[in-house]
Amino acid sequence: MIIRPSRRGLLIGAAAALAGCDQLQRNQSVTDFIRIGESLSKGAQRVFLSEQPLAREFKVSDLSPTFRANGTMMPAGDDYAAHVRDGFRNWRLSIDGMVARPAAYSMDQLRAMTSRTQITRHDCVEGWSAIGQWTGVPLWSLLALAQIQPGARYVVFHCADKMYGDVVYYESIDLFDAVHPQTMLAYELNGKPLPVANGAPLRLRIERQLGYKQAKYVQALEVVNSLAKFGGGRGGYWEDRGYEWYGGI
Ligand SMILES: Nc1nc2c(c(=O)[nH]1)N[C@H]1C(S)=C(S)[C@@H](COP(=O)(O)O)O[C@H]1N2
Ligand SMILES: [Mo]
Repeated sequence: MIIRPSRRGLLIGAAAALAGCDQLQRNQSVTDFIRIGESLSKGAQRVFLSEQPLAREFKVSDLSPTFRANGTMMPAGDDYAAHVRDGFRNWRLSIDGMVARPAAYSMDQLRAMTSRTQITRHDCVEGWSAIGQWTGVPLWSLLALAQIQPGARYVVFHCADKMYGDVVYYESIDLFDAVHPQTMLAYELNGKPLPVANGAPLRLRIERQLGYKQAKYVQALEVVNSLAKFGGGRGGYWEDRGYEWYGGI
């Protein structure tokens, strides 16, 4: 079943989750979040508070017969191959940086968390699209558990694959997109475990942006206030090579 709660419901849900549900007034992450909002321009606040438009969602009958893979099809090296062999039992997703509670989760732990399923269209700048059904952990729920600290602005995604020149693929998004209801770390594609070619065991879905933002093979999240220290300082592997940081569709 595809869950499509109202936008308001989702925002309230996100706020409740950020508050750890029962401590709305005392919880630091909510006040931090509000403080982040206050530090932004009026225009940016309006975007955050009033409209977080959902990317279009499709029906099962709209699914592409196959979901094409692009970029890295399988990270090189013995480490990743060993993870594939043992079904990603030892894979960990770490969360650290500007958070009160750094953590490392196994796939079993992630699968036991709140999940969301959505059917969306992926658009690659190379000129192809595919409609797929994604199931995963909403990023807002992981950030709520981690408790974002004051001043945090971005989430950086560190991947397991190396590109030309041994450069590790990475991506980043701002906190607005990070808490968007459709932003998730997906572990299923079309109702099956995420295939290796599509980023197993965990890949970002950020549905209002282009294909290169959808980081595959995600193994670490880092909450930061600046992107300057990563790669070429432009927020992503492809951004460092000239693509826009905000890859809006
Ligand atoms: N780690 C990693 N993530 C990546 C890439 C990559 O090469 N490595 N390619 C990007 C590009 S350009 C696209 S279009 C999508 C492709 O996702 P898919 O293989 O599931 O189609 O992943 C994006 N995320
Ligand atoms: Mo792409």
